[in-house]
Amino acid sequence: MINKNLLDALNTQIGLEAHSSFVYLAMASWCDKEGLKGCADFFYNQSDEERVHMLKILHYVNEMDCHAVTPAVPQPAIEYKSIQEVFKLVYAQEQKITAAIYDLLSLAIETKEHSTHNFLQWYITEQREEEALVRSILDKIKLIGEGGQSLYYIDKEIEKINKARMAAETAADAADAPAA
Ligand code: OFO
Repeated sequence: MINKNLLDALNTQIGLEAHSSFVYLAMASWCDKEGLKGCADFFYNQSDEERVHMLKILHYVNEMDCHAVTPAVPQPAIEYKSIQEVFKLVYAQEQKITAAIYDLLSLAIETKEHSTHNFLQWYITEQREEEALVRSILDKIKLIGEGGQSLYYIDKEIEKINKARMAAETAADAADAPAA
């Protein structure tokens, strides 16, 4: 079992991860509409990842003999001024999630919930990596600038990131596969 305060906070986090998934889905759809294929693929993938983050907590809560609650998800923004604005919003979203994970971890430590403390370590690493990735994208966008052809080059850069991530995932799957 998990103490009531921490359980409530974990259920809130399920809602935050679900919201992130929908925020990124809305961004993917907007990028698709704008013809930014590389960015759209990036956000469809991010949206799927956030759903996995949500499910991980949901399964953990139930495994701990508690009840994980399916959240109500607020409507995300569906229109954006520019791709630069989109990535700035992503960074703010990830910082918000990092702060929420830190609060959860502090609560787990205060209430001596060692299992949850251990469970949350994966999220700490994930958030550090996600924030670093988005910062690197924002740096690239700044270098490319806002001129007429910048959208084309930004989209190409994001496509490269998608390919690198796919290659890393394939390599990780191969490493996990049992030897023949
Ligand atoms: Fe699950 O929020 Fe970041 O990745």
